[in-house]
Amino acid sequence: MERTLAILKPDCVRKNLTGEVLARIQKAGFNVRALRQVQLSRAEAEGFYAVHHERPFFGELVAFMTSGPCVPMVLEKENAVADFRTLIGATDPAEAAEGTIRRDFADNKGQNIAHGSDSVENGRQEANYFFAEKELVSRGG
Ligand code: 3AN
Repeated sequence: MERTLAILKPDCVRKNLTGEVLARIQKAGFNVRALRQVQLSRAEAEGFYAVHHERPFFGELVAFMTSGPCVPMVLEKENAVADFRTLIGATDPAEAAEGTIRRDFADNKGQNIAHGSDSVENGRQEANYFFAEKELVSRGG
């Protein structure tokens, strides 16, 4: 089954939206295979976003992602990667479609509530960055 790595970012946790966003994710049919609340270290955030190292907003991104706890989770469903990105909407909440998570809850491009892997390959890799295979469980049913 296709897998994606979602992160409810520190702004989501700070706004007490973890439950509301998770409810949308579950209503959309994703199987939550793993989930935890963590405070990322600077090294962990830099490692996760290493592909963005040269981007002008890299420092800001790492500072934000370490500004408080976040909630990484491994989600599975058919077409998980694309469907999750549809559910959260465009990076910039002002450009995100109506009814998407970012449109409804995000403040700006940097503080945009949720991360979703951008390819099937990255979905696998990013899931492995946060969770060991043996930590994945299934809801059953
Ligand atoms: P997405 O997360 O929608 O795939 P990317 O890959 O363009 O978006 O951006 C990666 C991360 O960098 C996102 N988490 C986003 O919040 C952040 N980001 C993108 N553009 C900016 C910006 N102009 N200023 C601050 N952070 C940004």
